[in-house]
Amino acid sequence: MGLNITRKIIKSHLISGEMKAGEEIAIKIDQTLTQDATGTMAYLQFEALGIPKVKTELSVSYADHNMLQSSFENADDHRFLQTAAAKYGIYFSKPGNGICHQVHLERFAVPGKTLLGSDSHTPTAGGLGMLAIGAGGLDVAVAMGGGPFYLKMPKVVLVKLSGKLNPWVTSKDVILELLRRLTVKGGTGKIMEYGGDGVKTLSATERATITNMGAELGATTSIFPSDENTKRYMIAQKRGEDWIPLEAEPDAECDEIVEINLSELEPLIAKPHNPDNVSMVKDIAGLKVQQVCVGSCTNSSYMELMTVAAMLKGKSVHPDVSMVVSPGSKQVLEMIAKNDALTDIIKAGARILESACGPCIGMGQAPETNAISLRTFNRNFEGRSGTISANVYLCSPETAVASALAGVITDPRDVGERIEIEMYEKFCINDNMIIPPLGDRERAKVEIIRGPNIKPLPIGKEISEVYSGEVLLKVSNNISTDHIMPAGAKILPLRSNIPAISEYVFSMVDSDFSKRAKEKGGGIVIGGENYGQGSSREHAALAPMYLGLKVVIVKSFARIHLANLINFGILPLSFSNVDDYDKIDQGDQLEFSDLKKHIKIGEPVVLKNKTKNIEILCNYTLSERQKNILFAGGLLQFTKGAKNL
Ligand code: MIC
Ligand code: SF4
Repeated sequence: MGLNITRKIIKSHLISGEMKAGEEIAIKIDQTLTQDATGTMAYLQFEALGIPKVKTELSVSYADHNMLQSSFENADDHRFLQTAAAKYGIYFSKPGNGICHQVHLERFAVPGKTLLGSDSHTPTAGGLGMLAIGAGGLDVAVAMGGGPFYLKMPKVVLVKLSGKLNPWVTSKDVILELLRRLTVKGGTGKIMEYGGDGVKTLSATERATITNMGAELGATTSIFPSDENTKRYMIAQKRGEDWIPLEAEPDAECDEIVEINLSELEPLIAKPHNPDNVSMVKDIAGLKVQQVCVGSCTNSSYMELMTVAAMLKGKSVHPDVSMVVSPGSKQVLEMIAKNDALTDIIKAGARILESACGPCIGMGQAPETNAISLRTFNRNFEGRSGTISANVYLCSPETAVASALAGVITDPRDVGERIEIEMYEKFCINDNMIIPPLGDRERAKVEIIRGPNIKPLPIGKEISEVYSGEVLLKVSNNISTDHIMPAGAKILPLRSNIPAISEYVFSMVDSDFSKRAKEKGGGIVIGGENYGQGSSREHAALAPMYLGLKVVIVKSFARIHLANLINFGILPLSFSNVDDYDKIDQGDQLEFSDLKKHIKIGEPVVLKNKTKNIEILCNYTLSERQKNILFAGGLLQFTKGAKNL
């Protein structure tokens, strides 16, 4: 049997394990990326490992999330990141240079290589044929130190594309169609590998929109072949020498196949409050819209903003709509400024934001009360926009602009003839906001600058043989890390200060959580399916750990959050029988005995619900290595203690 693209890359990077779905494997990481909201912790962790210089081929530290500087915190963190990058041999992409995934695609992604990023949308680089995986900051720190990345060998799903997109239908609609069919947990334990005749009809950035939002399927990553379109993009970025062809061998097999005929797709939209709540735009057309946001790592490339400008040219945004545009990178902004497309956008009455994540992570532009906000982004979890009562819909830039002009949700096909945009031949290359690594002698002289917002790293404790605690909170299915550890303008600046940020754990779900957790000296959380979906933020494990959370028992976990819980010494258990979820309530007293003994030999753990006087069986899927991480109190202690690098 021949190899598909995924297996080819994994095979050439395999350090240990067998490429059998579900088995733990370790792969070599060629490149890493961090962003500022996860980066400060990642570099504090890297520092704690005591390694003088990164051992990867290339590591980049981006500043793109924490851009509102309403006080000293974000600016201090950026200076810390810049000096840490200088100290450890890392590229630093300055604030304003753009969103990590867009810039990485433009300037650094290489087909056939591996990338580990402390951001869940790292798979964006899969659009260029790179095996790009999102992880917690600590996993990225270990990879920067030369350690392999451990993961369960995923199943490979071939997404076979045929046909060609009709006018006004976009690659965003392709990934929304997949979300409609497979749901937000449909990609768990899987890599989505794209193939078929339809692939060649999609440009590199169209592919990147699809791989970016593959994160919303819960997939480990998504990947496209590297072909002539990939080459064209890389040549236009003056990186043609990094291009290699990459495709599945003709007799390659995959674990599952999903077929999509591009010609049959129509404009789609994800309704509140989950990216898989998808319907046709035409079915909800006419709904009044208060805000339209174009941007984010999903839809803010040059071609997309050129389309936005062409649609807005000579027209005006509806009087009742506030439209904002955030270009994905300085390169995009510079190019649309140079060719005057930006003028068309400004003239039409759109508000221009800097090249950053911005409204996508609630850093400004919170919509008005009860607003309908149409966004070209990838997540619409409740409250993420900064306004709890807002209703966020996810759609293509085309649908967004058509709706901004009409003031109501509008199918872009109703706008008229599709405007053809000329394909790029040459991007504007100006890396003056990317600071390259220093030579060894200069590095030695660098002093890392730490503002008062940067507090020491809290360290986890080993799990004990007997544990008893109270159920602090019981939540339902699809709880995202935005519910567990919210972001936004008020909370994001506290990412380097765990004692301060821990005050906000679960604050959107239960404003007393943090207080209760402290009073009770920690405890247990009960969850439903796909617990911890969404971001890679390790703060959703680290801050609860700080509050004393010891055990999380759920129906099922999302991949990155599960790894983060283990990395910070929180025991992740699942119900052996999912119906037992109903046998535990908030406030119940639970007790585990012989915990370590059971886990060591791989037996289910018996949990005694002392309040209800019943026993419940719990399972776990922990590799030997993960068990040892938990026994050590977390990955940092495990890595340092056993010299496991
Ligand atoms: C997100 O989109 O939720 C974020 C903010 O980019 C996160 C990372 C973070 O929380 O810092 C992600 O996707 O991993
Ligand atoms: Fe930034 Fe939003 Fe992309 Fe996360 S999803 S990296 S917040 S643009």
